[in-house]
Amino acid sequence: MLPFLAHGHLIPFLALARQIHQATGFKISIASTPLNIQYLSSTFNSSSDEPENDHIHLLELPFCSTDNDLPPNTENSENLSLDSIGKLLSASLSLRKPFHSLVSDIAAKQGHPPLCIISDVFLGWATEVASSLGTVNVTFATSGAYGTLASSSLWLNLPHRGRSDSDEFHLPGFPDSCRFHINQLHHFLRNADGTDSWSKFFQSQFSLSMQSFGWLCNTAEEFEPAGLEWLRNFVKLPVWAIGPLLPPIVLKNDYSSLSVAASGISTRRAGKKLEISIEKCMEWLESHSPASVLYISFGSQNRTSPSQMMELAIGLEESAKPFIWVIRPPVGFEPKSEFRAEYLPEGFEERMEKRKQGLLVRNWAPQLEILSHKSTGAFLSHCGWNSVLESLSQAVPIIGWPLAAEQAYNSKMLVEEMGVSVELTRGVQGSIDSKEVKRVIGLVMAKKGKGGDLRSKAMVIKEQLRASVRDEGEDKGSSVKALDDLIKTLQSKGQTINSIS
Ligand SMILES: *[C@@H]1O[C@H](CO)[C@@H](O)[C@H](O)[C@H]1NC(C)=O
Ligand SMILES: *[C@@H]1O[C@H](CO)[C@@H](O)[C@H](O)[C@H]1NC(C)=O
Ligand SMILES: *[C@@H]1O[C@H](CO)[C@@H](O)[C@H](O)[C@H]1NC(C)=O
Ligand SMILES: CC(=O)N[C@H]1CO[C@H](CO)[C@@H](O)[C@@H]1O
Repeated sequence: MLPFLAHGHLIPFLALARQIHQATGFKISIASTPLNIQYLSSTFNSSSDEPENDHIHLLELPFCSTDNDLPPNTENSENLSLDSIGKLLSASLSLRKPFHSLVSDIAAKQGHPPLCIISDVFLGWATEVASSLGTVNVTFATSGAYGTLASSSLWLNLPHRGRSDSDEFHLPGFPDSCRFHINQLHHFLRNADGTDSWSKFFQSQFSLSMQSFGWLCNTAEEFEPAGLEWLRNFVKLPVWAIGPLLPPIVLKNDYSSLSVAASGISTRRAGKKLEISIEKCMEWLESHSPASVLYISFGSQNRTSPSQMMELAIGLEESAKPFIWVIRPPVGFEPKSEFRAEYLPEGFEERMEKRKQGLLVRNWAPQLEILSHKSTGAFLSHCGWNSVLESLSQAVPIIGWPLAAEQAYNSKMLVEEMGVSVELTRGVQGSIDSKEVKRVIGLVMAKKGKGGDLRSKAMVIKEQLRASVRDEGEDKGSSVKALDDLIKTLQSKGQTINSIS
């Protein structure tokens, strides 16, 4: 397996490796740069006898960030501004040679090539490496079907500026009635014309990925029926919906938030150090009534502007709703620097603590534990795909504030196709004032009306997600069947290749 160099991609790749190993006993290798390998291995629990630790091999690809015009020790999108992510994209092309030698070495040692190579949709060149080494090339899109289709089609159908008289336009691959708005595109995409480095990268990687044997998508048939149908028509390839790739414990019907908390799953999934104990979060949640708390996090990649942060804080305070807010310094300040009280209204943190209205968590929170707690009633999210799946698997409706990547398309789908979200604003430039914050929070957290409607739709989706991964004897969910089908297909394809060679 070859994931792209970002946490949002590494996490579902590792989850997929575990799932394939559990279903088949196959030996799986994940190749990445040294720091990303170190990160992946930190999510392994060395003290446990989980069998996958022995069967999932983490293999290093040599990589030097400074040779690629990146800061020292930067091998992942996490510490990069959007502007430098362009450099990371180009740098990922340098992995081709070491990846080729790594797979040839494996093939030489085993006497045959691996059964297949599963590579990230952003690393389309790996499909050529796979076919040159006589193995099957499979593409994995770690996002949902709708978001993946929107990203692919947007890059492959440039330019978007001046596409139509209004700011709304039709995007190939989507039905006519589904309009995209120019402000759903980040500025690289808005200004792209096919000659800039971003366009060149994505056009060639998506085109190569579209010449692979088939795609895997981190979604489920019953969850994204339309998105999957449109994606299949667009790529003209088989697409196996094998998601949601979430830790099994949060997909069980008999889970309880306390067993999730005891499993320490968030820290292991994300490989992050928490600055607040899980117990303290749980205790705080226990002291509030069911579905009353708003959880707020913008993911690891991006942040809001200083003025947006201020308006959000004022609106939250005025809403009088309890909340847990994962805070990081706003855009314009060092992401890893100390969070300063002046980013927020005067005395905000003390007032929130005293009234038991708000808990501010620095940098990183035990997200799965919080979302699975009964007191959590809504999630104000950047709509990164992993967060979307984590929230909906717990029937928690969403307030969308997409910031980058394919988040705006995810947010659009959650509002238009699923009815489980209300969008508050978009991007770092998006306008937002405290009155609107208060209004939207009130709307979504209400037991009746729109809030009740969102909650009951989220409940249906939770059941769909759980049904798709059910695996009890004959009773197999759609995603379990899709994975079985993929394996069977690969095995028969592998036999054909071996008998030809
Ligand atoms: C690691 O696994 C052991 C044994 O299964 C368990 O007791 C421990 O809590 C786990 N640690 C983490 C951080 O998950
Ligand atoms: C991000 O930066 C921190 C320190 O600033 C460092 O410890 C960490 O390894 C970096 N992460 C990646 C993925 O490069
Ligand atoms: C992927 O493999 C197929 C054979 O299954 C081959 O026809 C195709 O050219 C390969 N794709 C690339 C980009 O090499
Ligand atoms: C830290 C970080 O990645 N910030 C970026 C967030 O996104 C905006 C554009 O949407 C960029 O300008 C920031 O650099």
